[in-house]
Amino acid sequence: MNQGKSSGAPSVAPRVIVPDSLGPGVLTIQQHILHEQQRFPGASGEFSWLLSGITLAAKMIQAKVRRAGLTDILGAPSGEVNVQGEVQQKLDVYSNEVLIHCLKVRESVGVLASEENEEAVLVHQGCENAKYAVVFDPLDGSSNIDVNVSVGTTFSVLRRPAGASLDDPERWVLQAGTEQVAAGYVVYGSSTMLVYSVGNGVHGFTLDPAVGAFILSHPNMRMPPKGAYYSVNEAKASGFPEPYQRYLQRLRSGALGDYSSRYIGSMVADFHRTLLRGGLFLYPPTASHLSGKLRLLYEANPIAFLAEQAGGIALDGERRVLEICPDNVHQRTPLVTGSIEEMYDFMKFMGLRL
Ligand code: P6P
Repeated sequence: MNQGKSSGAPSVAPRVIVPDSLGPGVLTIQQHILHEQQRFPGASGEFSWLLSGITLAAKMIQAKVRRAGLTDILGAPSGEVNVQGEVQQKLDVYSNEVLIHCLKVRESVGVLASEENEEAVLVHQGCENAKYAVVFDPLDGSSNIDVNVSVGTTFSVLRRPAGASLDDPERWVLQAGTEQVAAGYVVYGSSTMLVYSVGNGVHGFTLDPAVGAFILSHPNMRMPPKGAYYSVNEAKASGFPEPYQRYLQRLRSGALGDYSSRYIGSMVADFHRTLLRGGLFLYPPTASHLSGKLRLLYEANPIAFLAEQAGGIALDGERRVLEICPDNVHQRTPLVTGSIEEMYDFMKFMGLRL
């Protein structure tokens, strides 16, 4: 439209199109969550308010992770050991405190459970309208912090079970992964990305440090039907059950095509590659962890939820991870997840029903 004044022609005010986002095609995670929230009938914005607690915590954690080498926050405080028997890194402690702080001020949250806490934590004592429990690993792969390797935060959101009282916090979190209403992770890598799902596909947001906003960068993420990588700790292979050892031999043999082995030892980063590039991520039972090393509630379940939402498969080696009924907060499980072609081949090789 010509906005200029011609001789005598009245000037015409420019027709301003107000984008409903930061600009053409730019969508922040808050706007995306509000849109997704519409899928929850009767939700009064408390769900999106809950998720905004996670995005705020993620920004605070990433600010510390990005500066870990510059401030005296590297390494472990006085050799503290967490409930897992793992030496707590200072960033573990900080990340856990940030997530608890950001979430406990959300009235809709009744219970929090963390890898770093022995038991599920009841928050909002007596707040009857608390509807959700949030389970998280504040800094997964934290042993990699000191060597500047990607680490991550994982989270899982569960509805309060019918009849669950505020004085039984564990009941709020001891639910099968199929009950998750939302799950995701933050990967602190070359960029900081938050990947989440509320059961309507998987969506990735990259943090723009210039504006401090997570911007939609990977809408509707789909795991490729087949990949070129498999990800497992090869050093532990001799301790895997024999069928797993034979399956890895099958992958190395070229029977499914050429593969490269990629393993960072940080589940979130290893899965993020699998989600984007396809292939397999495996943590089988080992000689030192007969039930697997990864924790069901706050590592395997969020990952399995995303894998399935993105068109992949996630098993504990025998059954859907999401169908496991947990009996304790820190329960461990084996995990085999990835693209449908490799996973179907794995299931057939292991004699599982396709
Ligand atoms: P390993 C990190 O401690 C973690 O829980 C996951 O992030 C990672 O996949 C796994 O353990 C690595 O364990 O035995 O291969 O060093």
